[in-house]
Amino acid sequence: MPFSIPKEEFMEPGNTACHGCGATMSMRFVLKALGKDTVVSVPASCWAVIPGAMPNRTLDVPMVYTPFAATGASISGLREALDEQGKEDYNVVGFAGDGGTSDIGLQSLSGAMERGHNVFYIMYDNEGYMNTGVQRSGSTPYGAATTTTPVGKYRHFKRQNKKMIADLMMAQKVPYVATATVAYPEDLVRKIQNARKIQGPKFFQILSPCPTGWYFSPEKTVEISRLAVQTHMFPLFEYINGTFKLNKPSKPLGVRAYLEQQNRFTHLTDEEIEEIQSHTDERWAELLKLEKDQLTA
Ligand SMILES: Cc1ncc(C[n+]2csc(CCOP(=O)(O)OP(=O)(O)O)c2C)c(N)n1
Repeated sequence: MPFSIPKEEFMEPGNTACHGCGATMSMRFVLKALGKDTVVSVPASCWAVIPGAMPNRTLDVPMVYTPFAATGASISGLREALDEQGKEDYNVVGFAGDGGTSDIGLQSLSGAMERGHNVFYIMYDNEGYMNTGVQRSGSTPYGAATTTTPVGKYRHFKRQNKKMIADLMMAQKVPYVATATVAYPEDLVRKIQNARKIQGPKFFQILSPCPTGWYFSPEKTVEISRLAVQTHMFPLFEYINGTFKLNKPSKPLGVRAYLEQQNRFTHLTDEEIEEIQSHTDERWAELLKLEKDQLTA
């Protein structure tokens, strides 16, 4: 039987997100996979404003607002409280941006993972602090123009590579770690449902293209998300209790196909694109090796 995505929706159609927002698609698929017995904790981020002001809402599950740096601590507390009430089957989900995860919330995330709570931590990765006006984050890739790494007369594009947050989680031996993206909803939903079977903390990094901050036309969100995977710029993988599995695109493409679709990269020279290509190839080779050798204890 082919895998099918649950039909039931837990996100209402109305919200205040930008057109083509990848982060709204991520939330929609995560909730489809988990169902109604789910509590979501959201820190300061785009998702904190997407539901709109009271009495509006867009989720059909409870949502808690959390200070920017505290998503990990909040899901630990929610888990303890629900368990105390005998609600061990409820899913507790932290749903935070990349700034709130791989920068300011890192210690709180790491603590929650270390305490071994039975929770999901989902980082929707739009590769920048988008809610406050497209500032660079640790997860912004090399080469991108943002409002704090602007490109005009001077070319101050981001000079550092994207932080490897999923690798940090694997290094910490989090029982379940995966990457996913909205162009492959079956993969995303299947991974969430797989993860649900694992007791303990689960970490997801979901690439969520942002038309407003990556400067592309809103109807291209799924296409850009697919290109990120086909060009190996955002590899999809799953790590379950020490076993690492990489999704391998059948027709890999060069990075240019991905970069040229987004105005945050259009200033790059051929040499700089070549640098990104070599970095991407090295990273891909490293992941293939990881799959072959598997992680050692
Ligand atoms: C302690 C603290 N510092 C700064 C802010 C301002 N702030 C609110 S949302 C945000 C950006 C969040 O970026 P990210 O976590 O990547 O989520 P996104 O906005 O991209 O969805 C910032 C800097 C805040 N709310 N709290």
